[in-house]
Amino acid sequence: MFSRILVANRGEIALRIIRTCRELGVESVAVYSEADRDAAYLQLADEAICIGPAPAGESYLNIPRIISAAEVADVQAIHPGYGFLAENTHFAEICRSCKIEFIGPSVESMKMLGSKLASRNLARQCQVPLTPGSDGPVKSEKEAVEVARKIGYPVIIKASGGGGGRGMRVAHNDISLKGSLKAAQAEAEAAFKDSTVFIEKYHEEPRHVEVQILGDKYGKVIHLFERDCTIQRRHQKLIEESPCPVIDDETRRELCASAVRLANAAGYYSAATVEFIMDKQKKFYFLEVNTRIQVEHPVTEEVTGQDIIQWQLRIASGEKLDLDQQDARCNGAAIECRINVEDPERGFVPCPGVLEEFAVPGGPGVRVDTHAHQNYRIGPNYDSMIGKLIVHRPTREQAIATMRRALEEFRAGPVKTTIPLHRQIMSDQDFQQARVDTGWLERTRKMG
Ligand code: MV4
Repeated sequence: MFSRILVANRGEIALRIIRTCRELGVESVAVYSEADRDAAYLQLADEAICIGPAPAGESYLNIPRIISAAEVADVQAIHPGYGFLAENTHFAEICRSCKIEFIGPSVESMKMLGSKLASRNLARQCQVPLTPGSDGPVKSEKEAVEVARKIGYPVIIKASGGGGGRGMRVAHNDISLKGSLKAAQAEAEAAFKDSTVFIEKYHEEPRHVEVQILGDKYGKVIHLFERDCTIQRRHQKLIEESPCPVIDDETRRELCASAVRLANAAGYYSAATVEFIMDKQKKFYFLEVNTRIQVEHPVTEEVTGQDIIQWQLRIASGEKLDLDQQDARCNGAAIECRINVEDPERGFVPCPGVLEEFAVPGGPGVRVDTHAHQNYRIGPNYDSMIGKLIVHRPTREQAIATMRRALEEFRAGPVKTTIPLHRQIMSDQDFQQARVDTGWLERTRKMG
């Protein structure tokens, strides 16, 4: 095991990683920008190094400054968290060249799975269900129309270098397809420096289900079951839960086994999430792989009792994954609500400010992962999530009841947050009956 690692991130995920380091007896080196100078969680790290001004490009995204901090602090490894450099293959390569262990997958796995088309091809080879579509890039309108007529409208155009919904366009006929193709290619070029796009049959009103994967450096891959992340707004997840409330055990087994086959084929190690779309007939189709720890990992930690960050450190240090698949269990039900400082009544506009009031809930089955505290100043520089409220109870009904009680207790102000919206959703019959899809939230609530 490492003696000291650098945490190349901020906020709740930095604190999450520091906590696991303290339990493992691993010294942690935090990095912070000038905007985070007063963040209380920095005191829990063994060392804290200022890496620059507030803008992420001059701090948390600045590879030379992070590597310099790692060299000065003489760490053996770096944990990138999520966001920032977590899926930056260039950063992972530089860590490797500096002989600093990147706590994540190999550069090769990150590259392969970071390309939508390459990962789709790998999925096809592993008999992972794929949405019917173009088996490669679509370059011309003629090609696009041919594919669309073969698979049937509506279709969706996706950027191969994209993710999280960026660069996606839905087309319902030849005219709209021709009009969207050029725009999608231009947007992909601008956003990802790669204009490659492909086409899939569009699943209307799907659910979003993903499988947590763990792999070690000796070829062993297991899953830690699935998470349902269907409650989203513009590709931003708001609520996640495990297990998925609408699939049976046979579907769960097939879903998780396909994710393991894909990770095995990629020679994957560390933590990853294999994302799927699920249609109304409960058929699932591969979407993409996220080669990082995800915001919603606590939901899986609660139902399985596994510390996923600890597994990442142990695997990165060369330990074998001594957890067998038949010993992994999904017990009870867990739900996570993301606490963002945004105003849902005003289009989720970010609302930075001082948390003059901040009192988190507790009691049986309640977990709060947050770096925030009373009088904490939330600046405009980084994303608006200040924490996550997670509950874990024996049944989904009990988890919803506990979440409602915990949300009632949660005090955060005077800034606007997503807490009132979560209170509404937890009381909503559609949510309670799991009669939702990825567009439900925006269809049923005025989003300002
Ligand atoms: C789709 C889809 C419907 N049909 N692909 C959104 C981002 C990326 N994860 C892929 N996404 C989608 N791909 C086909 N063939 C609908 C979405 C989608 C979505 C997926 C998951 C979670 C939220 C979503 C919100 C809008 C669209």
